Amino acid sequence: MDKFVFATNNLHKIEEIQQIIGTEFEIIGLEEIGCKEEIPETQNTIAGNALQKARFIYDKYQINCFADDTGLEVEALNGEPGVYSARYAGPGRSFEDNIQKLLFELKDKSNRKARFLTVVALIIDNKEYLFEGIINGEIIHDKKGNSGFGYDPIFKPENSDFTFAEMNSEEKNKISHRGKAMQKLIQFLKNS
Ligand code: ITT
Repeated sequence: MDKFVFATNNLHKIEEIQQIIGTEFEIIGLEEIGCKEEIPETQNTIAGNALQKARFIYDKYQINCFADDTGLEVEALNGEPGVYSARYAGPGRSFEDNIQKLLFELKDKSNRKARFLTVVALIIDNKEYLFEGIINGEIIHDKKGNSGFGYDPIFKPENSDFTFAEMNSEEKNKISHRGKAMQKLIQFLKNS
């Protein structure tokens, strides 16, 4: 069975991706290869960061791997927080701090349109491949639901009555940015 390291420090992402990928491929976590460092993400685009995270692991451990970088882009805020989604309220701040900052920035805005963008970077035998997933939706005024992570309680995908945090991970994965990007990656692996 093909094995890939998933280059992430985010345990929520590992849970989601394990469920998407099923049993056809084996996912190895960073601790299994003895990587305890924070992986740098210093690029100013989502694709740049995804590639930087995967490259860091590939160059150091010479093992096939992939990384995901995700941003929430809000139309009325000119695409912010975007590539800064993890540290929108400042370095080391919590998901809750980031949500409160976003709700504050949007409090007088009637345009609540937003989208999640994920780029997954895959490196196999030193070759790089990128897969993108997008979900459009809106930022609601108050948090709803307890599942998921990050901005899930305030993001309602289009054509849905529920936020991502009101869905179980199977429901979220079916339509989400990360789910779509990972489906493309899985198709690629199956065809190659
Ligand atoms: P790694 O870089 O270690 O993978 P991270 O948490 O830093 O983990 P990202 O830079 O890709 O991940 O994500 C930026 C932030 O965007 C993340 O901290 C969350 O707040 C938010 N985010 C990412 N995916 C999300 C999702 O599916 N639902 C809600 N928020 C999400």
